[in-house]
Amino acid sequence: MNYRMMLAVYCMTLPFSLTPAQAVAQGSATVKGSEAETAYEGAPTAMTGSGTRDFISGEGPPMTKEEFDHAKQIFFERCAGCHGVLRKGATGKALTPDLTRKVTLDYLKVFINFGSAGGMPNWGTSGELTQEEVDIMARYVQHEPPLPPEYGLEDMKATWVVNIPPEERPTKQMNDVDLENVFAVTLRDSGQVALIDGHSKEIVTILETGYAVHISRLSASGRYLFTIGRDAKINLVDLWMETPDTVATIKVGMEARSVETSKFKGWEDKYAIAGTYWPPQYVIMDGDTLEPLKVVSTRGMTVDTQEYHPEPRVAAIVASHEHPEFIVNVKETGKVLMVNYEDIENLKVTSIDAARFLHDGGWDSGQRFFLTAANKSDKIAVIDSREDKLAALVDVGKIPHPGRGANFVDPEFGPVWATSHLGDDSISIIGTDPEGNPDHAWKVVRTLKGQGGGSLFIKTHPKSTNLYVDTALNPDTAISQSVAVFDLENLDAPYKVLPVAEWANLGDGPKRVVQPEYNKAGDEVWFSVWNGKDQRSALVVVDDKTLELKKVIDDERIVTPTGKFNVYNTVHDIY
Ligand code: DHE
Repeated sequence: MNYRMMLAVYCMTLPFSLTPAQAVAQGSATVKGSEAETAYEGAPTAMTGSGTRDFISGEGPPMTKEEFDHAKQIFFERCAGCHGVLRKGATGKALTPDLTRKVTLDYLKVFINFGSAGGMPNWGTSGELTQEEVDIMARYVQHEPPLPPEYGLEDMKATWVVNIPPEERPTKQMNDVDLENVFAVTLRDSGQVALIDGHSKEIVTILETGYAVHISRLSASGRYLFTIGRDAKINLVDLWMETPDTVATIKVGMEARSVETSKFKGWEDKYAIAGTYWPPQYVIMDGDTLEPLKVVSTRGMTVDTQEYHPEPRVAAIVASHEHPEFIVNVKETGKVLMVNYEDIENLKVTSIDAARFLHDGGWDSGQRFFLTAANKSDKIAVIDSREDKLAALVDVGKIPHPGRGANFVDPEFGPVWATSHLGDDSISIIGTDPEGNPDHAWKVVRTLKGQGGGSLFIKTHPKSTNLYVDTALNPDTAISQSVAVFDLENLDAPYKVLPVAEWANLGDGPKRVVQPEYNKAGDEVWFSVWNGKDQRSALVVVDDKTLELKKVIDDERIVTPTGKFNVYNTVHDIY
């Protein structure tokens, strides 16, 4: 991740109540606490602002069309991730003209130039924006926000391609790879996914996918792999082919992060669902062709203030094991939607009030309760997928970021699920057994202290006694380039530190160690050593028993690896 991207958000998170001098003073403060978050939310965006409806002739300060277009592109690429495409505020403050016109242009320029202690990067003084650009951005935010186009069923259908129809696909597995132990590895900056054989550690194939591809998920049978790019392009990959390849593609919007498939008994491989950031909606598709069937908007009222939000983005989606339902996290409204796919023409959606801003999450070990981060509320929402109700809101550390979390049996408190945090060094361990351990259910039963904040992912496996916690976005390279391992049989013992990036021996670069993922057997853990696009990256495989290095996969085609999805563990939601 380069520095431009790291700075890409957090524009103006301070209230418009400071004098320019105070803003300068705040801006010069070191913004340690939010650094990790800024780095994270400043990931590449697929939206450039093209095709928007603009309101340049409105009441804002004078701007030429060229200036407006330039500012719009900067905003979409660097600021929209935090403030929202419509500038209504997301994880950053609202920047609508009713607010921005209350202050002077000079005032706005100070913020953009110097940044703020609230996390706003110092765009001007860092040299990221020229003084001319600072000036046009200040004028731009006093204009009405441009409106990006909507994207309905017909738009999706226009992009939908079935390269190989189901009847022409193999009827049995045509390769001799142990598909259950394949890892789908996100090669983020090359827009590709590598399929790697978990036994030989050789690359089976590299697939061209969407822009800055984000996650992979598997169909319930394990045959089909779904990838989604930030540009909302989905690839459907048939793993049974002699060389696994894309059999269908579709673009479901302009900006997206999540895709999932139906897993309830009797509905395996039937449907897929994808959620988009823009437009704010989800689409249910046919599971083996990606034909779009039903598009549903997520626009609506927020959970707390009950105000209309025009841009509630779809974050994590998981498939229920209790009902034929998809569980859809709506970030800005703070609601979890239980979307029943039994009869999609008469769609039943149960809307569960949780908290803002919903992001990622995973199942408890019994796969009944979905535990998901409401990251700006510093809470974990627990959704009971059997009763379709909120079971609890649990206060945890600062900005929880579990990925899918980690399930294990605590020696004292029974079954638990754990999350680490972007905003502090704690690991919150929550009791998940309301029947066997009712006193501890939905309570933080323990808090471990890890290496530092900036953690993105935490992982264990039912066959392992280790808990791995990455700290990929910690500003201290000694911490971001290593991983902490806790002994689940002795949680009071100090954690061990594995120097994963050092083992990879890659030379220069940020070399962030990110996202532990187990193999099928649960005796190896794979880490990405995520370097710059033009630098060498690698995957490092660690022996889970000995905690020693087992293998470095540093094939030159492994460009900016981030997420890794073991087929078996992803099909069965094992983490
Ligand atoms: Fe992710 C999952 C959104 C940045 C790696 N990421 C998710 C999910 C969402 C999300 C909503 C849950 C999907 C699901 O379960 O259905 N991610 C976002 C962002 O909005 C954000 C903050 C900024 C952006 O503009 O994209 C962002 N994410 C990142 C990164 O910078 C990471 C570290 C590297 C990368 O590849 O871009 C990253 N996100 C991941 C990974 C998962 C993920 C590896 C899946 C984890 C898992 O175990 O399932």
